[in-house]
Amino acid sequence: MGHGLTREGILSQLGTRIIGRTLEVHDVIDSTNTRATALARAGTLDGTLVLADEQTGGRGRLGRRWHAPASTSLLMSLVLRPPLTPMQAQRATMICSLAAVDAISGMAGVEAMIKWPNDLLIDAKKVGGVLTELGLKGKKLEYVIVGMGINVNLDTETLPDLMAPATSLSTARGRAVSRLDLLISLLQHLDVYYARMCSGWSPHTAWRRVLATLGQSVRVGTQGAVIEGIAEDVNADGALLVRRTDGTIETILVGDVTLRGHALA
Ligand code: BT5
Repeated sequence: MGHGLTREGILSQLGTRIIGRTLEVHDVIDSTNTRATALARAGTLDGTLVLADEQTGGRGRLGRRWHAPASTSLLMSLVLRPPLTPMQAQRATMICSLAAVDAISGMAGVEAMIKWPNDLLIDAKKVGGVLTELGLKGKKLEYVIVGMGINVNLDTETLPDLMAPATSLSTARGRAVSRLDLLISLLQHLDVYYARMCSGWSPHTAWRRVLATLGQSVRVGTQGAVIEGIAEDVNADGALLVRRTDGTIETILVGDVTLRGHALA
């Protein structure tokens, strides 16, 4: 491929134990999450990575679209088979977000945070998103697909119909960023987090530390209702705890958060 991300180039630098050892790189694909799910169902190894330069049907949550012109972004999905229960599966999302934050924050002058549950932010603008899909066998977790899209060298002004302000790494940094370097760093961080998580470590505390959401006045759209209050905390499974004005606490497993802008003193 002519866009700098090749299987050989990646594998020659990777040095990970599990993450990305099995690797597919596509020029164009519908969605890396769809491909990773097919591979997972066919029994592919733990840590399998599907990468694409361009997606024709990139997906967000709840049927939304992920926009990324060719060669501008990191578009990837991982097949993970962690020893977790379905309730704990959010931990897989947490470590992928953490690895992305580490890789981005490792670049001079850029600091990334996480907006609950799955946005990557720089300067309160969305620079990436994570889409997790679970494969269950009976009551057991068979696999987790974690898809990530990160705006690398992209003018986000060109993207259509965004729900929230967006940015890219090149915008934040003021110059182009190597997708290969970012990818390698992300996968190496993830490999370490993944090994720890598989031996029982919970990423909850580390993830909580980089959450931009806590202490903020929030409005959370869930499938049933809109909940307003203060984002007090996240529990070990990743659910958001919101304190309403009447003092009651709502535990929210999935939803879309709007930060209302003023942190508590
Ligand atoms: C997400 O969904 O943020 C998860 C996005 C995951 C995309 C990756 S790419 C590789 C893998 N394969 C896939 O098919 N998907 C994953 P959600 O929270 O629902 O946010 C979606 C919303 O973000 C859209 O409705 C837009 O408003 C906005 N959006 C779309 N593209 C964007 C971009 N490039 N940058 C910032 N915001 C964007």
